[in-house]
Amino acid sequence: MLQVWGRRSAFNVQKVMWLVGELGLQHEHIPAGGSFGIRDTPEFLRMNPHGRIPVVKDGEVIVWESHAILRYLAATYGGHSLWNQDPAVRSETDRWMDWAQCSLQTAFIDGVFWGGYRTPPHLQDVERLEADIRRCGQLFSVLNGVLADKAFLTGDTLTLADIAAGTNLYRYFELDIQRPSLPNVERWYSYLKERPAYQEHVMIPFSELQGRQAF
Ligand SMILES: N[C@@H](CCC(=O)N[C@@H](CS)C(=O)NCC(=O)O)C(=O)O
Repeated sequence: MLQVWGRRSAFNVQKVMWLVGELGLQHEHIPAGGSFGIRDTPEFLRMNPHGRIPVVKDGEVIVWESHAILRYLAATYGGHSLWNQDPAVRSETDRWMDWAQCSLQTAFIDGVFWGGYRTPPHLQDVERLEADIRRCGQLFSVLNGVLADKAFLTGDTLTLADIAAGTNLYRYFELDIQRPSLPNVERWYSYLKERPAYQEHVMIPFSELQGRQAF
């Protein structure tokens, strides 16, 4: 059976669990990271030499890096509507996935979420945090434009692009921060919130992470 390592409050684990839910995959979830530890054990490091979560094991196949896992699971378990087999169509999903990880997640999770929520107030770099909040506003405004004539990022149906980028939305809209007007992003978010797998795996209260820099 598919095994998934990683604590449920971890952003990169949530993407994978959301997809596992969308695909209805039987799996064993093994809490790891944070207060669960395990990441520095020799057994875990043999699976992922970087000692990070998520990691999945599927028979003899071990995959780490959340987006590599998304692609592996979609390709293996019939998620062709989520990650199209046509190279040109697939490349649109890939573009948004790469952008979500390199730009959006960097500004929001590494910048705003870590720099603000996960850093105790007396240690925060306020100028930098404000710049990251502004940067997120710019990036979400681009998404707002893209979503003007679409229900999901690449069209009428959910793809891995929505999973990679949409995992940010719950935290982005829960945090008490300045946001520009984003009606199309909010409509997209309302569609994601209707999905049981999003509710179960992404809409997870995160107060245990406040001011916590240890992991
Ligand atoms: N680029 C990697 C990042 C992996 C990563 O940094 N994971 C975090 C959780 S989101 C982690 O392992 N944190 C340590 C911990 O939770 O103990 C991915 O996308 O999988």
